[in-house]
Amino acid sequence: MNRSARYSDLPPGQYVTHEFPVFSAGPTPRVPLDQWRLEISGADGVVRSWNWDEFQSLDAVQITVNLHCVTRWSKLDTTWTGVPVDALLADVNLPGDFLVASSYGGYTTNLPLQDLLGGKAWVAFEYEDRPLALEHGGPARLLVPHLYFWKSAKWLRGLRVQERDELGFWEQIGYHEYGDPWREQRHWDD
Ligand SMILES: Nc1nc2c(c(=O)[nH]1)N[C@H]1C(S)=C(S)[C@@H](COP(=O)(O)O)O[C@H]1N2
Ligand SMILES: [Mo]
Repeated sequence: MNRSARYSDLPPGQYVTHEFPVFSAGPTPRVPLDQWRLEISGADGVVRSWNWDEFQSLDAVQITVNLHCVTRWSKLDTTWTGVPVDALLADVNLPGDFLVASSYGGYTTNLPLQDLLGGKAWVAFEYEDRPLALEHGGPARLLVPHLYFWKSAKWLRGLRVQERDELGFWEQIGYHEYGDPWREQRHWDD
């Protein structure tokens, strides 16, 4: 379902790149698949968890989406395979409207819970039909394409539902708490 890129797909202040830049705040963590886990937690700890085989047995979908980085590059029509976050949070009844995604390596980012539901977010493990490369967040990363790409945590390790919003790594040092590319919410005061 590839379609050609249109300028209407490009939020204000962005330019199109055909590269796939790597943007990592620290060293790239290496997580062997036999030690990998994805955990859903709340204030009282972990409520669901999958090892790699269990995660692979979930129903995955293929999606084609545009990526918008706050440093102004956008990459259009990227295709991913991933498990909808809806499936991971189904039957999880934790109190709270906020969520913190955390990564192997310590990166965190915060999002309203609703932004991960309704077919808007995935835990992706393939890019263009191949296993997700380590530098792009393999074995699996969060993919939330309607927000700036820093919300798409690479090397995803867990999703924690919270009653109070808690700023993540970039959000604490000046990036916007929500990060809507169409409203150019790049920094705190945007
Ligand atoms: N764990 C982790 N996830 C992360 C980052 C990071 O430094 N660590 N950088 C974010 C930023 S700022 C961007 S633009 C994208 C970059 O993803 P890419 O390297 O696959 O292009 O990952 C996001 N997710
Ligand atoms: Mo970014």
